[in-house]
Amino acid sequence: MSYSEAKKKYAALGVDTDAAINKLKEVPMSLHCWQGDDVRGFDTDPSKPLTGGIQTTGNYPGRARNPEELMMDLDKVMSLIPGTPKMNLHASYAIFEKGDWADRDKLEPKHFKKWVEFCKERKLGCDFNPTFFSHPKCDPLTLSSTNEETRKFWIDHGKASIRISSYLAKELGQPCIMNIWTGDGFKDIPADRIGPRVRYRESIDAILSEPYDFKKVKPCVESKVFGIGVEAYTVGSAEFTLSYAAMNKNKCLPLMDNGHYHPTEVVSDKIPALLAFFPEIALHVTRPIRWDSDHVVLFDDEMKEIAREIVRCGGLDGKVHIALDYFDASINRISAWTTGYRNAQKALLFALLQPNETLKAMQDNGEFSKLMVAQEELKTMPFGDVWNEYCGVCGKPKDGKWFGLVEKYEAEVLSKRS
Ligand code: RNT
Ligand code: ZN
Repeated sequence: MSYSEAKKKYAALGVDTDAAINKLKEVPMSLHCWQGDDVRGFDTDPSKPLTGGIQTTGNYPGRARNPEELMMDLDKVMSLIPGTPKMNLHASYAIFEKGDWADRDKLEPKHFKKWVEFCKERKLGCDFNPTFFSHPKCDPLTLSSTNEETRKFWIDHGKASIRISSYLAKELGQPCIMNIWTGDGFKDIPADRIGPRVRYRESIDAILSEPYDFKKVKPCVESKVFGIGVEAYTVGSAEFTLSYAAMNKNKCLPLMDNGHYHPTEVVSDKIPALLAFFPEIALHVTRPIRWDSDHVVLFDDEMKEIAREIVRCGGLDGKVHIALDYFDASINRISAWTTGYRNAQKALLFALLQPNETLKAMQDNGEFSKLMVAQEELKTMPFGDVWNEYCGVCGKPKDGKWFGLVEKYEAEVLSKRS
């Protein structure tokens, strides 16, 4: 009843709510595995701290301690989120059989076979990330190190990651977005800013010399402004990665993480700027608070604006690859994962329900008073009814109906983990 009324109200503005629902439910959006275990992975000592300038804070009980627990938690999350999730793995989540441990430069597709089975059973695609942090070979630099042995180790890790990404794409029949991010940088004022950048550029060139089909494996370069312990200088700055991607358009894509810019910069505005030059881009959707704090994504103004730009630029037709990237260890992790995924979906649905052509015509005709009024009035449209309909169409719980299931899972499963 409330949906049919909402549908009529949107139709009066020229917006087809059914079309919006049908569109969104087919668009893959990546679900990051690392919210479930505070970015620890399975290939190194889990008691060692995270490195690379990122940090999880909090010690809420129930962290996944092994692949079985992580997969079980992912299943719980996927039962609560609408849309088409795609897995997003880090190399550090390799699953080793007994005696089969391999260092990151020696990783092989077989170390991700269990994940392929997991994805196949659930009809999921899978994205991939080489892991250039939390490892003894970070000196602390990786791809920009002056030490040739260190640099070779990490280049070999990058190449191994390309081979694994090709395997994931082939097995799962969906492209694999492979993101290169390192925390390389310095705490204090460097004496040489170009040396590390030239080495970084050469290292990425070496990684991308590994053969791959660019239609199936899409390497990305992610920039950053600063991290904890690397406050003064980041090798892979915005200008560095954007220039790299622009110079290597037939080999890789630029990736923007909305936590990786100065606080008054917004990624929403950068999306159309990049799409004026790149046919495809990738995003990490997160919520920064004062810095790259990786808080749970909310249905807030910037999330809505990012979603609006994705939709208005035709990004849902494969031009913009959307992945979540946050990690909060201070609250129930299933709830954190679910809240963020649902909110990113909410923002995309909200964006699909804007009369974009009409608004654009107002701008083009110089009718800015009318445009302001129209944009403001859209904020109080009965969006919640369409959102609940979307959840129902996807066979997933509506708002108000899922948190109790998380509490039950916490009581029955998470609270039993030490
Ligand atoms: C770190 C980057 C990076 C990581 C993940 C784990 O600042 O955002 O993308 O968060 O790869
Ligand atoms: Zn990121």
